[in-house]
Amino acid sequence: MNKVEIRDRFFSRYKELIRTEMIPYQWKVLNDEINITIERERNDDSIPNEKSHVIENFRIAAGRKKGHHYGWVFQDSDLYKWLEAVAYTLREQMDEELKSLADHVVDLISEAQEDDGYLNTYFTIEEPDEKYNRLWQSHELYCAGHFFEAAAAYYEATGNQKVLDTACKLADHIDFVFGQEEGKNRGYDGHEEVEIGLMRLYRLTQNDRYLNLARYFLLIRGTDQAVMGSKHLPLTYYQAHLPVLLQENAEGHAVRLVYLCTAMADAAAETGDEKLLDACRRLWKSIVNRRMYITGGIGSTVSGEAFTLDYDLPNDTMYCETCASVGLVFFAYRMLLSEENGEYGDVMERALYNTVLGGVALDGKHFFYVNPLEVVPGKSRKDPGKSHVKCVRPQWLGCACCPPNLARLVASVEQYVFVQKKNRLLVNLFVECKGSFEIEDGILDIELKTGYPWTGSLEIKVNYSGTACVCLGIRVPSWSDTTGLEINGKSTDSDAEHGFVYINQVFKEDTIRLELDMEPKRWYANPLVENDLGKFAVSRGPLVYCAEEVDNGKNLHLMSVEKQEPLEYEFKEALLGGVGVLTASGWKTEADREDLRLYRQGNAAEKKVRTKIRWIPYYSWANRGENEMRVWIREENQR
Ligand code: FUB
Ligand code: ZN
Repeated sequence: MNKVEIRDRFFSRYKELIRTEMIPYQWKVLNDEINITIERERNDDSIPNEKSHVIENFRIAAGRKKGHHYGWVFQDSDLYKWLEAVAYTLREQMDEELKSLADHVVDLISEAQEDDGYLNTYFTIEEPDEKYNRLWQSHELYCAGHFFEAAAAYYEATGNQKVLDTACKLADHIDFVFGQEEGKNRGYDGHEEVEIGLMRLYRLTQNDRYLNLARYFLLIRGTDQAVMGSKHLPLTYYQAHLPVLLQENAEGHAVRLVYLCTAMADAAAETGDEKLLDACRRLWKSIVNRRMYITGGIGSTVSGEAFTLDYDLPNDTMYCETCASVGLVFFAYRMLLSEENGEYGDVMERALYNTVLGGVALDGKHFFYVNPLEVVPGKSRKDPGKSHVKCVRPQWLGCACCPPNLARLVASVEQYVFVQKKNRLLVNLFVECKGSFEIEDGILDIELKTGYPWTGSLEIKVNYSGTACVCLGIRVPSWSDTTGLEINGKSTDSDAEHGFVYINQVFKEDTIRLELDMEPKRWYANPLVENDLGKFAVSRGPLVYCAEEVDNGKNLHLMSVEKQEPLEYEFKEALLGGVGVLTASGWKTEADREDLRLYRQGNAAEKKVRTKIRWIPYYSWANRGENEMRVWIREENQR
């Protein structure tokens, strides 16, 4: 059994937060047992925001109570993601009370399942005659996919047989209903996810029918053999405009696209299907080379929560949903299973440390759905086109897909640290941990020690009981310009091959040291990104930084920094749970208070004053009340 245990200062804090705050808090919300303000994700009166009602929906579907379903048709998935986060937490640290609570949740879910295996509280309660009739909108298979993921995780963590049986009964039912064969429903879900869940169930059970069903759902999408409902949005929204093997660009709803890609990459890794892998590579490039924010956010518009055009990356009206970055992490990891390319780890890290972690407040009880790169609170309040851009994290959201999604990813971060393939072991994330892997004829114990993301020093201790030659690959992030590598005290060549340095040897007891370049960096966007022209962003290590009003005063757009100005780094233990801050000497244009004319000729009235500009890590913004924030700052070319 391969095993990884996290001991990391940075991630342990998050894991502890999930265990002690997020899971209990979310449980109360799902039970409507807590008095909180649930915000609509944008100005739209049709968004349900009175309560969650998830548990109550299950009780009604199970026949324990009478009443109506409340919330989105995909409300069930909030509970499934919560259960998955619980599973990872229990895997790490058994807690009998939490396990008993989760076992009861499993009982409830299985009672809500119909005799033929069908499971979805909305349709069971409200429209039993419409099952699978509105696949574009119904999310029935999407919810099933989330249940499969949760069930596999919970079974693996606790051995609960009922959860696995319930999941397999649902998967068998879906397999009975859907497929190419004569008489079967040739549909697929408007929101990809069931494919990911089926792959997970396949890996656990080794039942080929689940793999075949996942491939069926992937490959029928966008073909004219598929049965389509009539009232749907433009097909690009669902990535249904073309068969997936022919899609070139990341189109439509961002979460859907990355979930689709995750499942495609998963199936490609499992089956070696080169065509599927090629399609994944094209979509990956479309995202990361032309449609991704520097924070790892994706989705440029609220309209359809979607991608738009290449290089169209507005900073203040974007979407950058937390779930989309969670999905990007999943996609990147599945790609790494097929090919050793450090870019996958780089992007995973970008999305994880910046947008995903930015999705939760430091208290673990407030969440962003949309992750802007620039806010002015007054504008979000007044401009209906920015009603989705919140300036502080709400306690909960009418559509609560993000909070438990983030919880299940961060609760399982150890899964993304290493990638093992036969006698090859990749160190992908720099998280302090201990791992144990069966490799060839021995067990390889590996220990990572690091103060990442604040320091760039990584010590790797390897202890191998076998006699085989093992290839250890260590990712060298593309932002690290000068990387030092030492093996057993001897400094050695650190030239990376596709983003990894490799050590190929029969390991015994060996110590490797990697020293990443933690100099603060300035980044410039491609000039085709209109919104970032003449501006720069700063990062240090994997963290992208931003400037907040609380440190820099109002009107952040009036700040500028000269090109040659150095960026100073300092770790502040008492700030925002302990963060490294960056500062530089800059300018702030002073608006002349006497001259209130809107337009003038020349800029004689403008005066600049010297100011010290301070940046904090993007993930930690909006934890000190509502205030302005921006990632991209104007650059002055001369004094
Ligand atoms: O449709 C289910 C989830 O709700 C999506 O993944 C999110 O984007 C939100 O629309
Ligand atoms: Zn979401």
